[in-house]
Amino acid sequence: MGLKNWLLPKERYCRARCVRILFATRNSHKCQEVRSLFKGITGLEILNPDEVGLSYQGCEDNLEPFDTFEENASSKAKYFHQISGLPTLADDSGLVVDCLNGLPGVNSKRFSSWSQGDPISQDEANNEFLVQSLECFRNVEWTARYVCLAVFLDSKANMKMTRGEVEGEIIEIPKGSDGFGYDPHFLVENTELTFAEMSDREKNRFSHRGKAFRKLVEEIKSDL
Ligand code: ITT
Repeated sequence: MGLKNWLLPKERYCRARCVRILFATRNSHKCQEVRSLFKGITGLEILNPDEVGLSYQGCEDNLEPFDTFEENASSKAKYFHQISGLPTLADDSGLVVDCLNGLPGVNSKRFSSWSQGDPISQDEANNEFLVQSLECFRNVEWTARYVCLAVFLDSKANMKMTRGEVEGEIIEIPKGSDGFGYDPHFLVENTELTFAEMSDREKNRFSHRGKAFRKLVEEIKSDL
C-alpha cells in the first residue's frame, strides 16, 4: 500500500490542497516568528530551505551586498525562488540607531565583524559592540527602530514587497532571554518591555516583522 493510503482522510486532503511556500531564511528565529503569523491561514505550508532539500551554500553569504533593505530582500528572494521553483518569501531586516547615523542598518548581522558562524556568539558580540559604540553618546537618547522588508515572489516570479517598522530605544543593560539578535537591548516604544521579554506572539503584535508580514498576507492572500 502506498504512503498516501496510510494517511487519515483529513491529512490526505490537507496534503493535496496545501500550497508549499519557501521562506528564504537560514535564521530559525525569523522562521518561527513568520510561521506563527501564517498559522491562521489554512492550506499553506511555510518551509525553510533545509526542509525543501536546499542545504547551505557559501554563495548565500554574497546575496546581500546592497545599501538598502529593499534590494537585499529581493536579492535573497530571487535566488531562492530560482533554485527551488517554489513561491518564495524573504525578509531583510535590521536595527537603525539615530545617533549612530542609522547604523548598523543593513549591516546589522555583521556589525561587530564577528565571523565564527555561531549565531549566539555573533548576537552577543553585536550587542557588546552596539553598547560600546553608544558610550560616547550619553548626552542623547538612544532612540532606534527595527525595519523589516518582506517580499513574496509567486510561482511566476511576480513580486510583492511590504515594509514594517517599530520604534524603540536601546538600553545599556540587557533584559529578557527570548527573541534573538538585538532584542534584549531594544525597549519597545509605549511598553516597559524589550522584545526578549515577549513571546513570539506578543513580539509579532508590535514588531517590524509582524507589521510587514501582516501587510504582505493582506496583499497576497487572494492569490494563494
Ligand atoms: P537571513 O538572511 O538568512 O534571513 P539573517 O539573520 O542574516 O537571516 P538579515 O540579513 O535580515 O537576517 O539580518 C538581520 C539582522 O538584524 C539579524 O541577524 C539581527 O542581528 C538583526 N535583526 C533583524 N530583525 C531582528 C529582530 O526581530 N530581533 C533582533 N534582531 C533582529
